[in-house]
Amino acid sequence: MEWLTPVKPGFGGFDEPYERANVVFVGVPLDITSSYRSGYRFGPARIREASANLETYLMAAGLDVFERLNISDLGDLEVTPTDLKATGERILRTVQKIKGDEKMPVLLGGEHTLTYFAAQAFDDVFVVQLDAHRDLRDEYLGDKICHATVMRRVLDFLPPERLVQVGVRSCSKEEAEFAREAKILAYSSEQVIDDASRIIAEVRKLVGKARVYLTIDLDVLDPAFAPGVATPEPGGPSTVEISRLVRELGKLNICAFDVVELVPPHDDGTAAFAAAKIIYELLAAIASSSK
Ligand SMILES: [Mn+2]
Repeated sequence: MEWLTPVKPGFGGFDEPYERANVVFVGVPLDITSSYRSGYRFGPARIREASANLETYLMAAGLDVFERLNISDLGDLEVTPTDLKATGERILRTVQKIKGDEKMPVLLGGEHTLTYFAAQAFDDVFVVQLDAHRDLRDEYLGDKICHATVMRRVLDFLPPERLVQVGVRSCSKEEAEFAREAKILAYSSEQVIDDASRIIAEVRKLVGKARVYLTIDLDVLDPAFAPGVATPEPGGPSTVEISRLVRELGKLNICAFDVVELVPPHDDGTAAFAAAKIIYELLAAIASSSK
């Protein structure tokens, strides 16, 4: 995959060879369709930097992520700034290759648009989306494929009953009507804060043993906990509340996940560290359920 540029050290500061890995990180510095804040291209680097400055032993899980998982980092995917299609093709082919080698792909964004390309690598999958926004517009500013339409485009290949939206607190009237008609299962940020155990129980029952692609838009967090995102949306859960949720979601049959929408020029490091911490919590949950 000649479109990948190695980055050393990789996520967590470790460099397992690809051949031995069961979890494989790829940075996707996609920064093309922003309508407000941009600078997503610096996201993967800042998440890696934060990850190297956090403990890899997770107290809640009682395990060291790097002892339990072989984690490799293939570096950053080449983004062609004027060609979303070509870039998207690289994202899909990269995810297909990692999946084909029976490893779990983890994508560090970059803008949320990358999920549309990455999720296409999986059939019979549920997509669980942690996000303040529904991202269900059919088009935005004349664009069919962008950060504001990404989940609508995912529904071009995913049946609507296989999408679950968690933490949503903002959408247009058009999106609300579409979601109602398509009967998309969604939980608000207040439900995440007040009744996370019900969400977990219902999602677990819905997906069973099926494969889950988890997409984490960092703006699901309240801007107090993740100021450096592209479109901050007040009224969200805390890092603790999302960590609790992720520890449980990580016990599902996760086949891949992404963490997107960090915009480092607007971040003081808070969102980057939250991203790295949430990834560690998720990896610890995945490790503890795959023993
Ligand atoms: Mn989003």
